[in-house]
Amino acid sequence: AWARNHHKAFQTKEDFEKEVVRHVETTLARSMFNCDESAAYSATGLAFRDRLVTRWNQTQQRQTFIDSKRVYYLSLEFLMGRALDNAMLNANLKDVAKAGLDDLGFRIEDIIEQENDAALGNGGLGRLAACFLDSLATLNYPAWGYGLRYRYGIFKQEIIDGYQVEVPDYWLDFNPWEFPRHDVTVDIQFFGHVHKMTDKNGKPFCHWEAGETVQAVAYDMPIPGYDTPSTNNLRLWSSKAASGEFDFQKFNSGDYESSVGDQQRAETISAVLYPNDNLERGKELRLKQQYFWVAASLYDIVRRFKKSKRTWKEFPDLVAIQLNDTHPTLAIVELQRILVDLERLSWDEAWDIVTSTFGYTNHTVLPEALEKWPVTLMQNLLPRHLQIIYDINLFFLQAVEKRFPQDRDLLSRVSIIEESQPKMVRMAFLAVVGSHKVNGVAELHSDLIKTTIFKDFVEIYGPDKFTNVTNAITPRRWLHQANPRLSDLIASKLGGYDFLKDLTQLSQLELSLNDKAFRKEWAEIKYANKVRLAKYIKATTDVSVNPTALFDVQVKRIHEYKRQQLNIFGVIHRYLTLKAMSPEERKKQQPRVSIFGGKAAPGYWMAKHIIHLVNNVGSVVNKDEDIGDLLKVIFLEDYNVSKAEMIIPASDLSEHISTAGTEASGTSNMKFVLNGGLIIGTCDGANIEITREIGENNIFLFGNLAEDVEDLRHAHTYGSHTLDPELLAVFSEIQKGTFGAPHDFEALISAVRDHGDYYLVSDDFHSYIETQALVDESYRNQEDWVTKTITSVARMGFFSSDRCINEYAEEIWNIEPLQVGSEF
Ligand code: 26Q
Repeated sequence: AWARNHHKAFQTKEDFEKEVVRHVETTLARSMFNCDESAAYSATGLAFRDRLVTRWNQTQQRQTFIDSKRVYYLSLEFLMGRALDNAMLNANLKDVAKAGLDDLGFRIEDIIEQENDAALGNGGLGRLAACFLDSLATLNYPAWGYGLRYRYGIFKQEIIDGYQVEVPDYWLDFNPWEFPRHDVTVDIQFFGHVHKMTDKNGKPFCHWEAGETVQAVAYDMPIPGYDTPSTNNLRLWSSKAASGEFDFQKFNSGDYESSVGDQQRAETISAVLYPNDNLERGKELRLKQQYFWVAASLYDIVRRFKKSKRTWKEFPDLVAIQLNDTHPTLAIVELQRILVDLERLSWDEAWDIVTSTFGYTNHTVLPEALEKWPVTLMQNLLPRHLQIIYDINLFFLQAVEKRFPQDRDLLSRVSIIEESQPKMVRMAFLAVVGSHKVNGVAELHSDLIKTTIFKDFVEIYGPDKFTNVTNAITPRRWLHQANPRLSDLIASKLGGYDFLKDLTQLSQLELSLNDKAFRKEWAEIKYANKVRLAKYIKATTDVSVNPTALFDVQVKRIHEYKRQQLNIFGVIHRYLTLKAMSPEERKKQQPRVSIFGGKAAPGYWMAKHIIHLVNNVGSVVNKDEDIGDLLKVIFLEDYNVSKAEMIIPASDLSEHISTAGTEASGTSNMKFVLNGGLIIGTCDGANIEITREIGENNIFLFGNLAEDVEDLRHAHTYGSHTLDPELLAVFSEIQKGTFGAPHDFEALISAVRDHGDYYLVSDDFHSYIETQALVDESYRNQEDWVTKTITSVARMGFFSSDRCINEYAEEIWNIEPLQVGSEF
């Protein structure tokens, strides 16, 4: 009854207002007379959080009572963005809140804007985890996310004089969405020694006497599903000093400073998200983060399992653990350690349980992104784990040798230990050996891993261990929330919002292709979204852009393989072409706004040079009176999830132009198409499957294919390498100083000209320019363009993360949905 009353309290705007007022006056201890937008946000968040909590508890109780199999998604990154808008929409109460806030004198958009993004991730991998949590809850799967509660999320980016400057993202000062669980703690050990012991039955076992203990404290975030009471849990661990005797001794003996030092050292573990995307850096603190999080999560999972009173053999019947990249690979070793050292199972029994429990998702084939840790570092930090890794490797290599006798080369190729100087632990190999399924994230990528990095493992295990689950996105955030008018228009055609839970229903939109009123409204929505972005551009960069121009957008992490340099070289080429034209000729050209956004890893110099060049090109082009509206170049500062929600719906064309074979999937490509934008892209990652779904007439593909990349690179290095003449013209313009001191951009040029053009910028340049000309031509025919965008949206059903999660559930996790009672 209590739950019911509580729920009812949120059906009307009057009751909602009462709750807001109550929270302002009691929870926040403020008066409604000086309730500013920040307080209104806090109170609104708390009101929605209250109604989430009931469903959250019910969901958890039901899962525990039924003893259903749960999936645990281990990810060092959850790029959640804002929670309030999502909570309102998933509960179908945004209209109620809007009316209520209006009564109280606030605009709902302003209130939503108050929230800090939860930016606990770098890019694609972290946002994928967030989309998966949304689908898991919406589809009623019993699922938990486990991650780290970073005090600082991904840095905020400022652009000063054209350069990126990093500012810390302290996001936690008021966060109504998290619940500290000071009673849910785990002591995590590091360093120390391993002792061989014998138990009372005379059996030998290992005892790890650790040298440092840090405490993990759980913080929980409710994850609401869309149009369902199911509310899952995201558990993030925060580190603090363990309250051991050691500290007290120091404290009492007057060593106050060093006791505070211990405190700070402990808190450092969860202090900051590493800002590298697709680059591995072997820092000890990163390894400490990984083990801290993995050990706390596994302790928690095992503790929950033990309450079920099942035998260990049944562990994989109740628990599936998915590893988001190799970052949590130590979980494999930790579970083996728990089972063998602490629970005293035999090695083989334990290993059976371990491998049946884990699945591993690979997100990259880039060699520089494959995680490796020095054996010496591992030995020092986690001595017992290193022993177990050596044993896992020994048994694995013995099995390989049995099947492939006398192939010493194979053994050294697949060994988990790389016999280099210094020796390294290859985390991806450990993840493959310790999991029952390995998946890539798009078809091309899943094929590539089978023929490159994991080729030998396909020989050893057979092909069935390797599978594909093509990435996808949640249509709730990336259509309904980001583009409400488009969602409403689609709903009006499809007879309601069911398509948000079954995205294949979008196909019915093709029936409306010739509906004039519908097409008009479709085009108007795009235009309105562009007007909004134009206003934002004016407010943040002081550049006026014409919303009727073609908006060409590339927003993603800055990386050489993603080839923002190709884009900006293309922009310079366009500029030079326009400059060379007569005024009459210019009048016939298609106006364009080239919009860039994205963060560079702080230590990634090449990426920072790209940002600098984009900004410098912008400051020259944007004030060139010959050019006017024909070309504007914009760099949007601090690209993040909430900005993506504004930018993506405003794009006519977006760029997904990675060197073929380098972008595992990409997921923003799907977001752009779902919002009625077209793509210019290479035959890479999910672009290929997007093309398969929407049809090749609706996408602008260009460039060399993945299968040709190796030969081209070889030719650059060993054959004759002639650069594209139009690209050379771009280079000479840069070198003339047109865009600032040429020295600043020499590295970008010489990467192409002198260092083998690893990313094939020159090889693809002509094809890129030609295809951009085709885009201009297509855009001129607005009717055809609108037809292409409607057709594309209609065919995007495949890219809902609900489809993706169902595939994981069936093929990897073997779990079933669990409907929470509809009594509330
Ligand atoms: C590793 C070791 C040490 C420090 C940092 C890292 C690290 C951190 C983040 C390595 C990689 C990442 C992120 C990778 C990533 O975002 N990959 C992207 O994953 C998406 C979801 O599958 C794909 O769509 C993209 O193609 C892929 O680049």
